[in-house]
Amino acid sequence: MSTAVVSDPSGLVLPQKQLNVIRCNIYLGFAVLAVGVIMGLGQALNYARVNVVQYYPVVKSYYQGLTIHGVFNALVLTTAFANGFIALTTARGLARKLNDTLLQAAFGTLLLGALLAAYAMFTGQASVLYTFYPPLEAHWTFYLGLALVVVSTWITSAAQLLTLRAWRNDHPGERVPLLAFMSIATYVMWDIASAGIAIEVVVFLLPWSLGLYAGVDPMLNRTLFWYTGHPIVYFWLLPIYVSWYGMIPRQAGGVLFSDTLTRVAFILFILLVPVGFHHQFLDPGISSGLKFTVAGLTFAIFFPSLMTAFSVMYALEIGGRRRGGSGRIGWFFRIPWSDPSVAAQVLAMIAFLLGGISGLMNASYTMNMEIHNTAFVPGHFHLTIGCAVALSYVGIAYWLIPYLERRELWFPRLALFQAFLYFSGVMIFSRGLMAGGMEGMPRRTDMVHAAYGLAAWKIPGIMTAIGGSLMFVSAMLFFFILVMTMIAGKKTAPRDLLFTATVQAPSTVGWQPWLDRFSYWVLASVILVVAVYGPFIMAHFPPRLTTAGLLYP
Ligand code: HAS
Ligand code: CU
Repeated sequence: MSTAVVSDPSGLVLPQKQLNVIRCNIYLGFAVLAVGVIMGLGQALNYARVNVVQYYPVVKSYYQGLTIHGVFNALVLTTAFANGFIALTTARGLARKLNDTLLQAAFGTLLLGALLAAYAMFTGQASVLYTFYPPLEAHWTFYLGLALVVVSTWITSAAQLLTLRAWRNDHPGERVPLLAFMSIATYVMWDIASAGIAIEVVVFLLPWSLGLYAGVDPMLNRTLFWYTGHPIVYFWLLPIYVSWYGMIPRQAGGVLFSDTLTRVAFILFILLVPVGFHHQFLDPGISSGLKFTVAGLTFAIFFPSLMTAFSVMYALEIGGRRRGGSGRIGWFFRIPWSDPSVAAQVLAMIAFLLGGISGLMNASYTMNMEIHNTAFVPGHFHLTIGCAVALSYVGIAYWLIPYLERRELWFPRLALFQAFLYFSGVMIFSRGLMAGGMEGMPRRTDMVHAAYGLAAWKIPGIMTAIGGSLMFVSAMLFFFILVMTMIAGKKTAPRDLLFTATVQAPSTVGWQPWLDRFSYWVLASVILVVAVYGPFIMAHFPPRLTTAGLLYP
């Protein structure tokens, strides 16, 4: 016997109005991604000292292109995808639609925010990269735009929580269905984590860019940024975990081993928010005791991902064995590799094994001194956000777009090829960046115009360019397949999502029902945040708003 991870498991079709707003989010995300990857090609070739950015319309510098790349891909795409996809999984998990007006407001806010930020970036008034470290200064529309992007996630979160409350009223004593639990936990974590960036932008950078303050406090702002800047990577990752736990076991013919272990993994992400200082190991003005503590917490946040690796791998193994795989590794080859949705996501998981290991290397203090600000770091994050997350978006899109459009996927074999091509590209690309980074090849540097360079950067630079070009071609193929699916895919009837089952139903007695009380985990998380950040913030109070801005065209 097994138990579905949703309320009302039999063939539910969500109202069209709800699906439409979800669809708007997903398409907005992929539209900005298309622009972002065009910029990405310029960055990859830059490492081989090939200048294609000069031929780009509008974009005048490497740094302007890099800002558009980072903001569109890492901030706007991820938010749009999460707002759309997680609204869908929450609604399906609870078998109850979310408030349409709130979802529409969230989409409108996100769209407006993206347009404002795009205006500043494309007019060359915000070449401050996606981390926008002050005293680099951007036009106020950039900061307002990013603030609205964050507000859109809060509105989505409010819509989730209202629906959860209504569901609980109708289902007293029942456990929150796992698909909804994971989806809501993702946004609860983010609600706590996003406070740093919100304060940085609304209290400091926006008024400063409007001329209300004479200067900024770079140290304080960098810290507020990284308070959010680490957990934001889990805001990108957890929607993917929702798919890996909540859908992939079923798609692969398997079943999820433990409901409880899954909930505990998501709760650990809520608890361990304050680890952002591991991006500031080399910043002055932060005590080594604090850095040491945060290194320890960073190793702790490794565990929920290790738990995920175990659970998801086991689910895949069950699927592979049910499909006739035997022996230690025979099951692996019996996973439905011909299904592009599954193949893309399993390839994404394999990339994440490497991305996770390189994350642990970054987190190790002495190793960080070796790789900080080198190309090793983008090598790491193109395995994580650039492959584990991005290739999972691709895999999800291969069922989500057909589901939303009520059509079949166009040319699945081409889609399969596309996924393998992307994976191969990232492997070459990240290998190049990491090898170069170990030799001191810098990140975020206009190599075409740099008056220096080492012989040891040459082959890594060429690998980066080749890998990046393969990723670009594959991404274009992806957009082509999506467009063809929308116009030429065979029509189908409305259908339900594919969702996983767990081996056992969640317990309704004993300690386990307490896992569903988000408020306790939020409280514990906030206490940890105050313990880690409180002394630092107190020491930096009042802020020293004295550093003048730097404008880069
Ligand atoms: Fe990171 C820098 C540490 C995860 C993204 N990271 C970055 C930056 C980005 C980023 C964008 O400690 C650059 C920021 C900037 O611009 O400066 N990162 C970590 C650690 C983890 C980690 C410890 N990062 C991510 C994820 C990201 C991401 C996820 C995006 C989505 N990262 C760092 C550190 C830095 C950093 C330092 C600062 C570097 C510096 O100095 O600037 C961990 O969360 C990783 C845990 C992951 C695992 C892997 C689990 C594997 C799974 C797949 C299982 C496979 C299966 C397949 C089932 C433990 C779940 C079966 C297949 C078979 C083969 C059988
Ligand atoms: Cu981090």
